[in-house]
Amino acid sequence: MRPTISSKTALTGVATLAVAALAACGNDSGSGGGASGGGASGAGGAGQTLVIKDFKYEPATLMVAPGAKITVKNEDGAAHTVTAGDGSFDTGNIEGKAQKEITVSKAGQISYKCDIHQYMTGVIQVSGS
Ligand SMILES: [Cu+2]
Repeated sequence: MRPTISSKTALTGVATLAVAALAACGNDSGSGGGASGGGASGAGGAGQTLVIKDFKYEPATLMVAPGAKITVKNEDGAAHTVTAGDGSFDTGNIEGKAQKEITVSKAGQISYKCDIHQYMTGVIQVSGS
């Protein structure tokens, strides 16, 4: 009848489930794609998209969770970059009509700019739960 013991047992159960889920994701051989996809979107939230259009970033301030993957779509004809002021990410050149992905890990506000057109600036706000 000790609450401490039962809560430890519950934690162990959760850890075991998490390991099993990771193992299932690792075996991504085509089957069970639907199940693992649902789990991934639940953990990471909906996919975030940063659009570059008319030499502007949209939205100018993007709110994401730590670890979020951000798809950067360049809808201009010219190449652009998304380069963090603190060096935490840099897409390099994204050619016109192309896209790249960046991942932000730490919480905080990261300002970025286009390395080619330095007047193009934006902010990614990374906030924890
Ligand atoms: Cu640019």
